Amino acid sequence: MTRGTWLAVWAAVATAGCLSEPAPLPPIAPPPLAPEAVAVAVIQEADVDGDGVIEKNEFDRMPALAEAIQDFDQDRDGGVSAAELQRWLEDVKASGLAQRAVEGKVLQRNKPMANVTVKFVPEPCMGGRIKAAEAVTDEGGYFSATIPGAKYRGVHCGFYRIELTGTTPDGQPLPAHYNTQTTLGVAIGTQNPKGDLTLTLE
Ligand SMILES: [Ca+2]
Ligand SMILES: [Ca+2]
Repeated sequence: MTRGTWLAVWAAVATAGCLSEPAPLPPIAPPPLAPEAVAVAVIQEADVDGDGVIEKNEFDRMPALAEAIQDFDQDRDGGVSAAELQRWLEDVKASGLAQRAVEGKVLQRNKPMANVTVKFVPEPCMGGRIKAAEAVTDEGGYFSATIPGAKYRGVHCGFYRIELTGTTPDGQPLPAHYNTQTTLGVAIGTQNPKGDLTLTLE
């Protein structure tokens, strides 16, 4: 092989090396969160006694807040105010995070539940600014949520109800308090949920 041929081979390998490098992924835009409007809407939806704060006995109106209370309740008075909600949402918006991976498992009496559809339904307070996401559990009860039609896995940040549909090991459909009248919810933010989401059914 002549020196010229070697150079040609080297150039071809170098070019192939460049071509085989993965192209950078195109950025995806975060949803247009409106922190102040959402905070006001949460208070309107869930503050039953009208004192301007969501207390523990009002979390059933907004179950997304219950699991993450320590992250919202910055003054540690046991309740969540509009200002605290707005601050949390401003932090999420400032992060520029478009979607966040949300993975976990569904268990019933510590046994994995397969073929359960897990739906993340945005709370009305989000004002239609974020999209629903969903997943189906595998044999091990694991799921990884996606927005139907989205290019990448993951869920928009915001407040959701979680609806579970499927059948129990003895062939019964999951009861209404897991779907049409669900009491499950989650706040998805830059730090929430922490780790995997484990949904434990009775
Ligand atoms: Ca209240
Ligand atoms: Ca508080």
